[in-house]
Amino acid sequence: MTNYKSGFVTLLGRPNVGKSTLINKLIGEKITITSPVAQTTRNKLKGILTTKFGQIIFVDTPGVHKPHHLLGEILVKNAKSAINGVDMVVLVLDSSVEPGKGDEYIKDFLVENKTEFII
Ligand SMILES: Nc1nc2c(ncn2[C@@H]2O[C@H](COP(=O)(O)OP(=O)(O)OP(=O)(O)O)[C@@H](O)[C@H]2O)c(=O)[nH]1
Ligand SMILES: [Mg+2]
Repeated sequence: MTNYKSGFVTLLGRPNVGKSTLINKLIGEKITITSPVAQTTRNKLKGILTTKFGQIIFVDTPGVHKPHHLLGEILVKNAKSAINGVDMVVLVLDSSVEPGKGDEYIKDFLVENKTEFII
């Protein structure tokens, strides 16, 4: 089909800001686990949204935080690596609070890695 587009979109953000919830909402099915507890997502999970115009493959990621142990380090490393090879990165913020240092850190990380992103 002409003009049929497809691409990868990574959602990145601090823990517990609603990345997985947003992906589930966009896709219309609960494909990725959500919970009130931070650091729920532990892998780079993909969910595919198919429409007649195209296909978006959403990449869910663990929340980026300051790690205090090995598991945290691995989660953050996994999340950061998900900016590679995708068409777009979305920085997800919790709109109920002012953006903080953690959000700023992720923004700087994206700028440093010359990654175009939208908020
Ligand atoms: N009030 C409100 N709560 C939300 C919203 N989006 C998500 N939540 C709640 O916030 C909590 C965290 O949501 P998740 O989607 O698991 O957050 P996450 O960013 O994927 O978290 P990690 O995987 O741990 O990084 C859950 O209890 C959700 O129900 C929202 O738009 N409004
Ligand atoms: Mg999650």
